[in-house]
Amino acid sequence: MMLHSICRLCSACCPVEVLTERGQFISAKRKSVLPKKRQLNCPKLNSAADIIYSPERLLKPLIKNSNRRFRESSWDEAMDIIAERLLFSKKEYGPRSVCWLRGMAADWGAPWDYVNRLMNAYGSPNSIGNGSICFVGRDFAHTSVYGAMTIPQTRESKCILIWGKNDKDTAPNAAENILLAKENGAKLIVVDPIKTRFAQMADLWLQIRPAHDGLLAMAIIHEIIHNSLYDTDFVDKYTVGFDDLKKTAERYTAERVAKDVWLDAELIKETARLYTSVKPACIVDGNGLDMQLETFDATRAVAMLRALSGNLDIIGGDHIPETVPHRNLQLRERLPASAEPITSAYLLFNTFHAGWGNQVQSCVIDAILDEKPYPLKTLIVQSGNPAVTFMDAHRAERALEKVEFLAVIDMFMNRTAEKADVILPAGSCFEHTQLNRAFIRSSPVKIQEQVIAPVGESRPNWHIIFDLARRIGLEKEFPWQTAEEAIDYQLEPSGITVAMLREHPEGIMAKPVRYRKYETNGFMTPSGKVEFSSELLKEHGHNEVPFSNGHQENPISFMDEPDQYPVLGMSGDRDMRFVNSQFRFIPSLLQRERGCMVDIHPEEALKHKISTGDWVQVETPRGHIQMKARISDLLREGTIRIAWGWGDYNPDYSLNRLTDDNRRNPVIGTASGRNFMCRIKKL
Ligand SMILES: Nc1nc2c(c(=O)[nH]1)N[C@H]1C(S)=C(S)[C@@H](COP(=O)(O)OP(=O)(O)OC[C@H]3O[C@@H](n4cnc5c(=O)[nH]c(N)nc54)[C@H](O)[C@@H]3O)O[C@H]1N2
Ligand SMILES: Nc1nc2c(c(=O)[nH]1)N[C@H]1C(S)=C(S)[C@@H](COP(=O)(O)OP(=O)(O)OC[C@H]3O[C@@H](n4cnc5c(=O)[nH]c(N)nc54)[C@H](O)[C@@H]3O)O[C@H]1N2
Ligand code: SF4
Ligand SMILES: [Mo]
Repeated sequence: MMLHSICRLCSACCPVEVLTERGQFISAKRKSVLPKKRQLNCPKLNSAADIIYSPERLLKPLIKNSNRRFRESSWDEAMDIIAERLLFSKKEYGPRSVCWLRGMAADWGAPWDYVNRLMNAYGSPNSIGNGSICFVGRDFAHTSVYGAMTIPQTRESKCILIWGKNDKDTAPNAAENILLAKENGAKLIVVDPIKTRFAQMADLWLQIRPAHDGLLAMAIIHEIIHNSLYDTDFVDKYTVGFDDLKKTAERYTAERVAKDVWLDAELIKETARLYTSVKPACIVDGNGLDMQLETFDATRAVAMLRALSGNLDIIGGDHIPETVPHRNLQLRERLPASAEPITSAYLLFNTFHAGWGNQVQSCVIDAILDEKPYPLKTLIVQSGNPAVTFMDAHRAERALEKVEFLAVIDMFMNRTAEKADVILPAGSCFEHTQLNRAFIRSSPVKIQEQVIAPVGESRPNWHIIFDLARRIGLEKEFPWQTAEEAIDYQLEPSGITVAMLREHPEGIMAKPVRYRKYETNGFMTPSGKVEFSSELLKEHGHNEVPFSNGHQENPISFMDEPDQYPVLGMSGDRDMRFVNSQFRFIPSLLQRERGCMVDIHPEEALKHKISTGDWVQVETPRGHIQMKARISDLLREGTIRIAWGWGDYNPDYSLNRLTDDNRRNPVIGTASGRNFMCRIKKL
């Protein structure tokens, strides 16, 4: 049988056709905009059956005995233990002592709304996502400038500026649209410290010094304003704070920042000219801008380029999406006003969006270890692996060991689950029906379909959450017996139902796409205009204009000890075969070279007499790891790139044992997991 669904093995949410036989998953194919021969390949999808039926899958709930060993249990027994723990915690320590932490795999899916609903109805403000290190911080930066996160209209664009994004390895559907535009003559500008495949095809490649994006963006802004390359009509009518931005940007001329950002001033100027002279132009920004200490202002400055160039909300530019009308399921109003989340230091970030909620994951570790702002006693981790993916993984592991009670909901045993008291086996993305956030954020709406029954005794995420909610007395809040009922309830204001979505696998438009909406509606910012300067940020003690109070001298971790840690380490690429810490136990994905390597520039390698295949040790003040070296000219001298996500495979390879979680961005709370100073030696 051929069935339509959405793959959610990673966050790209690709529409797929799935072939099943007698209820078994056989194979799946990505729906692509390119002819078959030129389509990008996704090895994860090709190996989907190996993932789904992996002998490593958790098939039954597990409970840890007093001898620290796991035993299999019934669902009832495991669920009752967790439900009792929630009721006990509420009585003994208060509901806020309970935290539900979710990772990337549940993100952008309806299950996260269900978790927020459960936690808010239970009385805890601590359902915490991982968006401070992923793209939610970027969403907030966009939102603070023009009221929403834009979607680049690459396919119709004539000039595409890719800033810290590597779609060819992380989002093939988005990459294919860029390839199409390029074939149709679009110019390509890439800002990336690595010679990615798009950098190799680019008209201009800016091999920026990592973590210095803010300086570069401000220099481009200055160049655009100084040479009157901006859209004067748009700026006059629809923006506030232009003079303040102009004044701040004057401090960051191309000549002044060139040395700091490791680029020629002329290249910076050429970028400003090309980006503003070809219309329409769009900017594809990515996770390369996240996980940096100055990330919020840097991303805000990049966002401002869209407004200065007059490319906001036009075809081929950066579209401001219209949310699909839906019910907010989160029941935030049920929390008492006095309920202070552990992320309370990041008030604006907690509240900028009605659908996101709290995202500063590092606060979970603080609350457990330092008991600040108050102690957490119970932790439920759903679809995340903090022992490997959190910055300063040693510290994260200590917290997971210290917390009084830990439950984990996952498909596989991982380094986090090993520390759990109870583990609940979840179904894979092909085993449950789900509405992904991507399809609420913007039309067309598409549905992720269950195409096979849950493997073993695993259960869909929604099922686990509804069941747990009912066990703690929230039957009224969770009346739904199926995923479909809950999705229909959520989507009711749009008039779209699951039944309709099943008839239209290509998706349903909640409203026709509209452009230049600001001409009639303004922007969804406090002033109703694009905000080059933000009163709200200023009121909260942040920079009203990006970098108005200067730029940090040490924007990279451990930069203050250059003699000890002279090499700039970069968190590694996202190999198309793997997602974050996942899939290192799937044999078909490990067939060719594993890719668990430290990439070293030839000159740097010469200094240490390192050749490809040698074992090296990388050290920072937080820890050390060991890996094989690979000489590579994709990066600059003085820098190395370390494969990331291998901590489950072997803790000695765990990149986040090197990273810092101490210094954080003041607005969105991210630590710098992307870049850090380190030292390297041959073993
Ligand atoms: N195959 C695969 N796909 C994935 C994932 C995966 O692990 N594997 N993870 C998923 C997740 S959770 C996410 S968030 C997305 C992320 O996907 P992307 O947004 O594409 O992000 P990355 O690949 O992390 O980094 C993008 C680029 O930023 C560059 N970069 C690094 N440091 C800097 C810097 O300081 N400045 C600039 N300008 N660029 C820099 C990197 O070299 C890289 O080429 O991918 C998702 N898709
Ligand atoms: N140094 C460094 N650190 C990073 C990054 C980096 O580039 N460098 N990237 C950061 C980013 S952008 C992100 S998003 C985070 C990711 O951090 P995490 O979300 O912790 O990462 P994953 O390794 O993807 O873990 C997902 C877990 O969910 C499980 N899972 C998969 N599907 C399902 C499902 O349907 N249900 C359930 N219950 N579980 C499921 C998987 O088995 C896996 O154990 O890591 C961050 N950490
Ligand atoms: S990129 Fe591959 S794994 Fe990710 S959603 Fe698309 S098909 Fe699935
Ligand atoms: Mo992410």
